[in-house]
Amino acid sequence: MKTHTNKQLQALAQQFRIDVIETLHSKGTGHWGGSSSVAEILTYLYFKQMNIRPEQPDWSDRDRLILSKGHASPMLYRILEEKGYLKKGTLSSFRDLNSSLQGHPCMNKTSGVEMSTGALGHGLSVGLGMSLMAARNEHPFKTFVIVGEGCLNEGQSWEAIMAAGKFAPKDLVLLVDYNKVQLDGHSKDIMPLDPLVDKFKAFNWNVANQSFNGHDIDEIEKSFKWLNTQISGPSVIIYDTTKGKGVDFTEDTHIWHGSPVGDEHLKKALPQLKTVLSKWEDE
Ligand SMILES: Cc1ncc(C[n+]2csc(CCOP(=O)(O)OP(=O)(O)O)c2C)c(N)n1
Repeated sequence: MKTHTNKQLQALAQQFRIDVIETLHSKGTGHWGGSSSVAEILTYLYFKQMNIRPEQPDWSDRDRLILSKGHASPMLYRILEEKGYLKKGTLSSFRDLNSSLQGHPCMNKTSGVEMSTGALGHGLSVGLGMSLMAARNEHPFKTFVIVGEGCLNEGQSWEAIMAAGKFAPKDLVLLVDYNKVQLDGHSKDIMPLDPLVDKFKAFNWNVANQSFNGHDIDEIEKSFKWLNTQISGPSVIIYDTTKGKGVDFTEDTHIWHGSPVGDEHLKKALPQLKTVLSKWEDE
């Protein structure tokens, strides 16, 4: 795997944001907010952390990633394209009729997608099953599951959290994209989750006492250093993130959860995103 510096990864994630917002604009569709929120987390996983072989997507020892917040599919697809799971340009068929890139990830249609998601709350149960299979059959792979608050508002997630606390698979890692905004409002008004760290501790999970900035690759790396000190499992990392990150009028609001990106929006957004990209490229 080509090695990237953390600054290069910051630039890559920012470029993915630009590609995603342009795609959403050209297809007249949305899910910018949650895609932008998870950009650095996904970039770090795919470009620095996961043991995968895009040319052999069914390799049995590959690390698994389940994007349980499946509405952020545009960012996942952009990264799968960059990694070579998808042919260059596939993203331009996003949400077309019969396209391999449906609005929510489909494991039967898209190479690199481990689990079909979109109905919130299922991903962790499936990830737990995968990690238990790995432990039982002595496969060395890790299973990463990414959730937002929407998944954690589902009872099924807490059943999985409880069961994972009991069976303690070492290589199950839950990553929380904690942007505190959902589809139609702020999480504190919909269904507050705090004190989240204490809740995970009570369910016998490893959880760091500090939070990590999910838009700062150095911080994400720090969170993985913490993860590597854990001798048993399961483990959860909570990332402070911003929904709609990188564009002033889309940050920290539910409006840009699913709204389509129009001409005026793109015109205002692109210069902001490109300024930050240049900053990372110049460093
Ligand atoms: C079971 C289920 N209920 C409701 C929805 C509708 N829905 C889609 S996204 C969403 C909120 C997602 O919020 P969050 O997980 O915080 O996403 P993020 O802000 O990280 O993108 C909801 C309620 C759904 N997809 N599945």
